[in-house]
Amino acid sequence: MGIVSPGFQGRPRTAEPALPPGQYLTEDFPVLSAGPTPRVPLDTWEFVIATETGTEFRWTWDELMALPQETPTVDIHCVTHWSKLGTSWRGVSLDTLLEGVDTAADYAQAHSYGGYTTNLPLDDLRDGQAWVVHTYDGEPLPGEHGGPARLLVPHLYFWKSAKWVRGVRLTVEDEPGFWETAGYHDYGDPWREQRYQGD
Ligand SMILES: Nc1nc2c(c(=O)[nH]1)N[C@H]1C(S)=C(S)[C@@H](COP(=O)(O)O)O[C@H]1N2
Ligand SMILES: [Mo]
Repeated sequence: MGIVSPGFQGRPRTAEPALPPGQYLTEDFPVLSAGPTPRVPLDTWEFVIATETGTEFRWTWDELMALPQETPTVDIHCVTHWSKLGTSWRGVSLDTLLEGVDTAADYAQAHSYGGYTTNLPLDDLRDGQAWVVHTYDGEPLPGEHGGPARLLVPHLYFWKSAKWVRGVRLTVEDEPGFWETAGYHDYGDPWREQRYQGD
């Protein structure tokens, strides 16, 4: 009798997904919220990009929906070690929203209804890496997962994907957000396992 690892029985090794270090796979969709779920009526919802000079670009819900929509299918990685593969979303690319936004800023701080914040380099919002999504798996994004709309930045740990997103402030200096101020890594690359400051 040979040695058989139960997890790989009957499955070719090539079918095993590549997970970032320290992550395990989950099929369900855990909810992680630092506070209560804010209720945001669509008729007052807005998304605002504010530049370092104070210029603001605003979209109402209807205006967001009228923009070109994309349907990214991506893997997501939470710093609490779960990863979920092949999640499908629909929303507007940050490339679309940043079109025509004239800025010299190198950083962005996303902010949410309810007060959550998270920071990242502005370049990480560009080039098909980030979206404002309103649909998950073909259904309106549930409130507990950030509906009506959340940021989706799947190449960074999922805490960077601000739920109930309200806007992004473009800043010249890096300004740590909620978890970054609490000791989590400033950048948060799951493939380099940047969980905490100093990683
Ligand atoms: N506004 C807001 N966004 C947030 C959070 C939060 O507490 N508030 N938690 C973050 C964390 S730590 C994770 S892992 C994901 C969880 O998203 P989910 O609840 O849809 O799984 O949202 C991120 N975005
Ligand atoms: Mo998280």
